[in-house]
Amino acid sequence: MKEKILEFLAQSKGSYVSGEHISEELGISRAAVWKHIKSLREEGYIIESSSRRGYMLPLASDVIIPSEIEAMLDTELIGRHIVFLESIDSTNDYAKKIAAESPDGTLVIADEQTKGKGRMDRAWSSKRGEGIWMSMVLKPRIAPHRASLITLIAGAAVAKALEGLGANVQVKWPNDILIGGKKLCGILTEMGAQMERIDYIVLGIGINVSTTEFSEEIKGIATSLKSEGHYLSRKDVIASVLNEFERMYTSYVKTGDASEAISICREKSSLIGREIYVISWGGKEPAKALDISDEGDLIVEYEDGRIEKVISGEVSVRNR
Ligand code: BTX
Repeated sequence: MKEKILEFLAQSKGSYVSGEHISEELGISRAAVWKHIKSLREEGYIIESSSRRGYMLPLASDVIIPSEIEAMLDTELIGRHIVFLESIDSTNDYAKKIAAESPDGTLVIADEQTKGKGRMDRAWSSKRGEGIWMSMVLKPRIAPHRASLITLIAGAAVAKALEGLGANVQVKWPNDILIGGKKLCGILTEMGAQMERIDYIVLGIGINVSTTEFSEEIKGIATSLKSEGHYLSRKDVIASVLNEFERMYTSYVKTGDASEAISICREKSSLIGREIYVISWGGKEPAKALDISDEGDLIVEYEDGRIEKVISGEVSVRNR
């Protein structure tokens, strides 16, 4: 019921809706309406009220309402089933738990993550209402070794979507999106698979939207759309990312063609032409990033002249 009230207010964003009207439309008492509004406020939603006119969600409020996102999608698969959670430990962990019984393309979005995850057990800061914390459940019929390209396709989709909304970003192979060298978005792909068959892929995307104060540990390396002067609503960014993603993802799954995504990652690469470190279990080795191959690998030249493909892993830029 709380969600219905929020949806109702979101439809009339910027104007008052009377408590009486809400109670009639939803078939609950005015006292119940007030109770739900109180609980929404406790969750952090800003809802203005006036004793004569009723309740109002301010025009600038950036709430996530699944039905509003669905209406903006031109996808067949992605986001056709949306699970919205106010708060969860990690949308990736939640998506993994529900993956077996969820339809292909299910989207899990949370307003807040209390234990957002990065790669290799690192933490991903995911404050309430300040970003997009979402995971897709995917069930592609492709061999498990082809799955790593899906991270790149997601990065390309985020970059293309943001460009369409006026924000120019760089893609840091294989899983970060940057503005001005600072991290705006991170992607975490996890997979459940047999030797020959993928059971599910959980593709997690975190995008900082309106954060202006980052914690001490990350304030030098992180940024948000708002900090970079882009005042975008979360629903516009989510819908645009999903629309871009589905086109490139479907083409890859059906035909093996990821050329559009690879070209975007090349054109917007923050690494190509730069001196980097390739980080592996054995330590870190200096190299120069030369290109991204048609298979999505990073091609590097080590200092002894060896030219190799880095298939997955981590790299950092030198001399920043
Ligand atoms: P990563 O391991 O490349 O990046 C994690 C590192 O990034 C951290 O160690 C920290 O230095 C920095 N960092 C932490 N939080 C932020 C932030 N909000 N903005 C910028 N930098 C930050 C990247 O991993 C993959 C992140 C995926 C996050 C999504 S959110 C939805 C889904 N659910 C989930 O638990 N994770 C994914």
